[in-house]
Amino acid sequence: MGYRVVVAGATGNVGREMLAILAEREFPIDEIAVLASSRSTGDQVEFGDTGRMLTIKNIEHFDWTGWDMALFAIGSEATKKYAPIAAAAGCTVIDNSSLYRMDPDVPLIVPEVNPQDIDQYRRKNIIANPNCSTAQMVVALKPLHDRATIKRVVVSTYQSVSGAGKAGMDELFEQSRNIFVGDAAEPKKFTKQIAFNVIPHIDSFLDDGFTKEEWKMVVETKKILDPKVKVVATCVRVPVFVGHSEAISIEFEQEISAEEAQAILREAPGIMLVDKREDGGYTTPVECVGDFATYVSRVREDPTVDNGLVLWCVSDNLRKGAALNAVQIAELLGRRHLKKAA
Ligand code: 11C
Repeated sequence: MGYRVVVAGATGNVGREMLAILAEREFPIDEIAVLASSRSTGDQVEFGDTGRMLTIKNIEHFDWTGWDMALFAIGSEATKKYAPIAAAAGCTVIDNSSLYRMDPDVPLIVPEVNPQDIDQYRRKNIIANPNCSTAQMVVALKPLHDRATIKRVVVSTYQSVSGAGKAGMDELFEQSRNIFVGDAAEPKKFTKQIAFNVIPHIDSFLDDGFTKEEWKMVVETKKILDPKVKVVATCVRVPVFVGHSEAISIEFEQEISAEEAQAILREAPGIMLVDKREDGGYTTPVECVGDFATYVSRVREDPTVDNGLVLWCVSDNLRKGAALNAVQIAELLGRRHLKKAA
């Protein structure tokens, strides 16, 4: 016996990946419903690569009764409207927006890091999925924290345009083409030209000069990994379609060598260590697209601090950063609580 599963926001970048990953991982499904706004009602989406076509229903009129879980990828505003309705009807919401992440009554889960926290889900019947740049970072930090206790993290991100949705991807494509043929490349989605450029600004500015994306990396890491870990982030948009990269400097309480860190990371769940210390012996975003793993490369000791390491971390932001993590949460929920499927 399988689950009755809803994917809300099934026409977007993340919703489509959710369907693909549910199919790829053969998630036990008895029935699936795909929802979107009235604009897409009646459209068809494929259930991964299975050839099975699903018809989009209007989220506004959907009856959530009897559905086990709903994977939400509809943004904070729509989530605010529909998540409480679904949750109250008994359908557990796994939400990809930032709306509930810092709610003390909602667990924020990365299954490789804090699976036990999912047990609090009944408080609101909602589980939050972290921001993409946080998810991949905490997967890499967790096994090292367990061994040598992290004190402080300094991270610079190189985030792909797919983090800004389809409009971000279209803008990079169109600007690149326009510049190539000598046409104007006016920014629309982004604040400055993104093609052949980098932009040190993701999400809105806060009073202290950090951006909300940088703030999310701080508070979400504390909630998922350890409230004592200090994080400072600089988040940068780069002209890459899919795959977020991060340069991470870590200061530990205890001594840990690069060699030991490599050995730990090689065995850690969700991580693929590619660290050959030679030309091309590391992973770049184009190589991680479509993969489940969080790749770690270039692990080295930081000679400027006591007990410091520096590493490079790359992952598919639409997968581990969003849809894959949501499906892993669904699997965890099934295993620990719903226990319906064989
Ligand atoms: C980006 N990280 O790359 C963002 C996208 O809070 O879920 C995801 C925003 C979020 O633009």
